[in-house]
Amino acid sequence: MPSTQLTTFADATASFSEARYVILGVPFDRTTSFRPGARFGPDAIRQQSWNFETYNFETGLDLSEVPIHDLGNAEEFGSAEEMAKGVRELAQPIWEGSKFPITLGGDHACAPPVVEAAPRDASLGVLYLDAHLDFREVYLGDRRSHACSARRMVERLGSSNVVVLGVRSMSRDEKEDNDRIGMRYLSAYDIHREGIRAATERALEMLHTERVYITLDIDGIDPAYAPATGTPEPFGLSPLDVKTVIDLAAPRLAGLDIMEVSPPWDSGNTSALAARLAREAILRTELHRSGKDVSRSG
Ligand SMILES: [Mn+2]
Repeated sequence: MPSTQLTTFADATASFSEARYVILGVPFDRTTSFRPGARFGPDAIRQQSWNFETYNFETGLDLSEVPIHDLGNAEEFGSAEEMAKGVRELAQPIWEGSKFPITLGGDHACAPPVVEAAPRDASLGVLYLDAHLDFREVYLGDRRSHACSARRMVERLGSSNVVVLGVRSMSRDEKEDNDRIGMRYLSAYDIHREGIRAATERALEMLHTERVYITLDIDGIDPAYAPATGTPEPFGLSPLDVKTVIDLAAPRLAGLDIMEVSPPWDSGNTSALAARLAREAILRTELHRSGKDVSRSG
């Protein structure tokens, strides 16, 4: 059973059965490779979520009227393999209930089990926002390391169903493995050159799945905006870039996770950004669901 936490995510007042959106915290950062702290991410993001208005003028929606449930945090886990098993068990009922999972990490190792918990016939493609390619077969003896997360998703979904956005760091081995395996990526430089809108549209066209899942490693965003993360990497995306990705993906969006927010390095701005992006994902998905999304023709 998930344990209790300091507070729930703002406006998460619905029961699990009523909810269309379900928040799950995974306070696990045992595979962090540089500076630790992401285990404190879920509660910091929840706290910051109370900063925002329930009403959103852009969509005309009020989050207090959207059925959101907060499952709380997963228990503590020993190994990453154990964590993966536990997260699959927690995420499975969310997918089975046709609800929209919003998982708050934790290090990026916490993301693949959410995707693995989706039914095989879910027709799910992944937009993988990250500074790093995360394409190692194994890292420091652990196949479940956060440095292997894109590789694990490709194993589950196939190389054509994962597209990485904002990458600007990879090892030679990762580059060579991926040249062979063929996961597609648009680097931070490609996106800067092409513009986020065109790049996102191109990435969405690459995914031939009915539905799209976004996994956001907060380090995909530039450390100027999101300094509180385990492995900060210059030349990143802007917060508005990520909002644009969410807006454009919304008609197909099936779930989201936000990983690697590391509160010990935060003055509150990184977790506030994460909370706001989670709220944007709910608002945009809900707007599309309500049939009022006219932004695509604008
Ligand atoms: Mn990552």
